[in-house]
Amino acid sequence: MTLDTHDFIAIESRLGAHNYKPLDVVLTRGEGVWVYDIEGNRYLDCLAAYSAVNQGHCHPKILAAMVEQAGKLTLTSRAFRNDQLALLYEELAALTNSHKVLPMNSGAEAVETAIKAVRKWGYEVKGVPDGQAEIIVCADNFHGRTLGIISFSTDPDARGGFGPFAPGFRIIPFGDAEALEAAITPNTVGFLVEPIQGEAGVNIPPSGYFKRVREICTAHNVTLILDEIQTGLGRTGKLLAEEHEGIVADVTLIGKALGGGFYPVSAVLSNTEVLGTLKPGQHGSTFGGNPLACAVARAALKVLVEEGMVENSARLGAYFLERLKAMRSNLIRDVRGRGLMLAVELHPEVGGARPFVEALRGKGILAKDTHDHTIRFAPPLVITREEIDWAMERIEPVFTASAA
Ligand code: IF1
Repeated sequence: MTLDTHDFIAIESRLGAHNYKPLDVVLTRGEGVWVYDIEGNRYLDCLAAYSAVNQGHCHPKILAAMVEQAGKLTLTSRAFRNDQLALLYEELAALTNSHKVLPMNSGAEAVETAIKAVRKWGYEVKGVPDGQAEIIVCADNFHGRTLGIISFSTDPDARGGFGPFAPGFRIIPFGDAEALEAAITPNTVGFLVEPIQGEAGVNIPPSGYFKRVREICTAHNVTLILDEIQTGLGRTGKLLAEEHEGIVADVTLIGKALGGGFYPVSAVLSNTEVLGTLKPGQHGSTFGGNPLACAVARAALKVLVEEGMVENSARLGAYFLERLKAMRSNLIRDVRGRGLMLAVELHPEVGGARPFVEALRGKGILAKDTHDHTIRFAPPLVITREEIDWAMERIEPVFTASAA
C-alpha cells in the first residue's frame, strides 16, 4: 500500500509533537534548487532549509564525499583522533582567517559553546568576578532553541512557559551602537549579535553600525561574537557577512550550510584566545568533529568556493532584489535583502503572509512566512537568472493580482 499526501499528514499529526505548522507538501526528492513532492509536482525551493542547503539539494560532490567517508569511518568520538578533523581545521581556518576552530553539530550548540567559552575567558583573562559575567544581546534575536539561548530571547513564542531562565544577559535594541556602549559594564564579556537578523524578518542594520560596534567592543575589551549560522557561507553574497561591514569578529559561529544540507555540522571560529580557555573535560560532544561530519563539511566548503556560489549569491541576489522591488503592489510595505537573503514585507493591514505563501506554493514556489507579514526568499546559491525569471513570473501575480 502506498501512502498519499493525506496519509503522511495524518500520521504526522497523530504521532508528532505539533511544534511546527508546515505547508502541506510532502517532499521526496531534491536536486539543485528544485524539490519534488510525492505527487510528482516540482517546486523552486526558496527557503533552502533555512540556508542549510546553500550548495543546492543533493550536491553530487558532497554526496560522493559523504558516501566515500561513510564506507571508511564515521565516528570515533573525540577520545581518539581521526584523519579528517585536522584537514577540516586547516581548510576552515584558511578560508575564514581563523586561528582556532571548535566543531559541534547544531547551530544552537555552537552558540552555547561560544557563551561558555566567552564567560570563561571573562573570568580567566578579563578578570570578571566569578559568576558575574554579562553577555549583551539584541532584541528580536534568534540564536536557537536551547534553554540557555531562549533565556535571552524576546520572542514570547520562543520563551513563553519555558522558565526559569539563565541569568547573565542584557538585551539592547538591534542597530543601535550607542545602546551597546551604554549597556557595557566592567563585567561585560561579550556581545552576541546576528549580522542581519533572520527570524526577525531580515533586519539589516544601519550602515556603519558594525564598524562602530567593532570599535566599542575593542575599546571595552568585550568579545564580539557574530552569529553567522544563517548569514554565513555565502548567503549574503560574501563568504561571511562581516565582510560587508569591513570588520572582523572575535568569535564567529557557523552551521547550517557547513554541512551542505547533508549532515548537521557547526563550528565556533575564533580569532582571539577565547577558545584557548577551554581545557580537556570542560566542553565537548559525542558527535562534534566526527570524520563523516568533517568529510562532508570539507566538501561543502570546497564546492561553495570552487563553484563560485558566493559570487553567484551576490550577483543573482542583486538581480532578484531588483526584480522584487520592481513589483507594483499596494500590499507591499518593503522589499529588502542582501545577497540571496531576501524578504518581502507586507503591510500589517493585509492580515498575514500565510495565504501568499500558500498561493506561491500553488504556483510551484516554496517560501516561508516569518513573523506574520514577511515572506523570505532565500533559494540555494546555485540559482540561475533564468530560474529567477521563472520565479518572478509566478511571484509577481501573487502580489499584484490580489491587490485589485
Ligand atoms: C527552526 C529562523 C532561519 C539561526 C541563527 C542559530 C540558529 C539559527 C542566526 C540555531 C537557526 C532556524 C532554526 C529553524 C528556523 C530557523 C530560522 F526562522 F528562525 F530564522 F534559519 F531562518 N543562529 N535558525 O538562524 O541553529 O540549532 O537550528 O541548527 O525551525 O527553529 P540550529
